[in-house]
Amino acid sequence: TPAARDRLRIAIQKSGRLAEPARSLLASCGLSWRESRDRLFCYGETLPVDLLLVRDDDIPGLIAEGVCDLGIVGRNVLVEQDLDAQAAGRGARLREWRPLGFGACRLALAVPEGWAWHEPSQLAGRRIATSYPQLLTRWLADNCVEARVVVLSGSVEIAPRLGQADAVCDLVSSGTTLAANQLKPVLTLLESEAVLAGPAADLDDVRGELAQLLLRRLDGATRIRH
Ligand code: PRT
Ligand code: ZN
Repeated sequence: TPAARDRLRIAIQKSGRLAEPARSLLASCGLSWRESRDRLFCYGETLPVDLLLVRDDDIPGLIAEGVCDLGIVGRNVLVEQDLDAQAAGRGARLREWRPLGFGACRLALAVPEGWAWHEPSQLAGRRIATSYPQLLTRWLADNCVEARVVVLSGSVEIAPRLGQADAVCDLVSSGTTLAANQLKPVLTLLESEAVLAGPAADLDDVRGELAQLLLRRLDGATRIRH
């Protein structure tokens, strides 16, 4: 178990879609920071709440290992990594503490525009490109479809045009990227947004009290914005 600490540490995305909104949400909760020279660590000034600026994919692991207490990350990343941990026999270590109301998108299955889409069984024997193999594999199993999952870390939408896959399973917000690649969304596997992620159990010591204070302020701040 990690050593008791008297400061709360929150992991947020260093750069990317969730970086700025995550920071402004925390600032609207009355937090402010003094930035370190390397801009990876921000020392909390108004409250003992520090930020660690990292890649979004690292956030669930940092919380699970106890390096950080909380994190702001897309539900898509949290659920995918949680399924991955379960598949590796590590159990559910994290949970979603709060939905945060920004970074909305959905994990969708998309097929070539020319396909007449009726039902999941049409995917039998097909190759589906995705960066979310766990979520896709679970959906395929739930729907009794045997398809091949092609794992790509980026540029998933171009895979059908390159002949690497027949369909894709990727994040969609406006749908412009799918359309530009002559693909159409046919099913939603997961509705996503940015969430406050934390350990499955409550935090103890002074960090638990800081987390409760933060949650009260977050609930106030998100209520105002809705
Ligand atoms: O560097 P780092 O690893 O931290 O960042 P990243 O590149 O992995 O993540 P980033 O910043 O792209 O996304 C962070 C999170 O934002 C995601 O995990 C989602 O929770 C959320 N989000 C919201 C999105 C989108 N909307 C989105 N549109 N993530 C990705 N996209 C992609 C989409 O897949 C498509 O390729 O953006 C492209 C444009 O989307 P359309 O549908 O508007 O054309
Ligand atoms: Zn990432």
